[in-house]
Amino acid sequence: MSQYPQAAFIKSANAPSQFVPDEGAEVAFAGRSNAGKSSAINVIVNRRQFARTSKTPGRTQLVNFFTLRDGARIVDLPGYGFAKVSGKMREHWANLMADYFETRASLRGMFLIVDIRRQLTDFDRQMLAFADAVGLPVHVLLTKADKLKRGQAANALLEVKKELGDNATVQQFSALSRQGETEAREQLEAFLDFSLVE
Ligand SMILES: Nc1nc2c(ncn2[C@@H]2O[C@H](COP(=O)(O)OP(=O)(O)OP(=O)(O)O)[C@@H](O)[C@H]2O)c(=O)[nH]1
Ligand SMILES: [Mg+2]
Repeated sequence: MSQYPQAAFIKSANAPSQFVPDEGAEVAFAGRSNAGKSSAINVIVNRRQFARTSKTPGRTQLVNFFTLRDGARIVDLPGYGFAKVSGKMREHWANLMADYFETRASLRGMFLIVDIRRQLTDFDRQMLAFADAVGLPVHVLLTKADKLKRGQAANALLEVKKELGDNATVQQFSALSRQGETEAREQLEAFLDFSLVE
């Protein structure tokens, strides 16, 4: 049973004018193409193919808004670092992301999805910089942890922790084994709760 019985897809946006009204609270899921953003959302919401997943990198090219319950949303951001997109598409992506992060008052936190085998890339660092610029808290999901032996995964976690320092929290995650599911959901709820303080 889903922890979010009211969860539903709202809409996809390709321009700021199409974003859903900037009310309530939302958490954005960002990460490289194919890192596992949509899969992580499906595990956290506990619904199969809720956010669409794909073996083809670059599947999610739009900003996808989902409601969790009244006043709480998650946003599946378009993946980055996909080699086959044109310079024009890349520029469109950068402008869309800059608009999103700079204008979204309801944004409470970012989940940065990173393939545990790849560690942080320059694109991830760019997302961390976007978040830092607007004082947004970041939680990193080192996903596909099922692909590494336990010791290797622990080392990867330490490496990323060392690089992030106090700038973000980080955990292991797997959409396949559902490792880290509860911790991720608790962090999501903690971010969404910020809105209740105001
Ligand atoms: N083994 C394993 N595979 C995973 C995991 N998470 C995602 N995958 C696979 O990785 C591929 C990409 O997953 P998606 O969730 O579609 O990735 P995404 O980040 O949403 O990709 P884009 O929307 O293209 O940016 C799919 O084939 C998934 O089945 C995981 O934790 N373990
Ligand atoms: Mg996706």
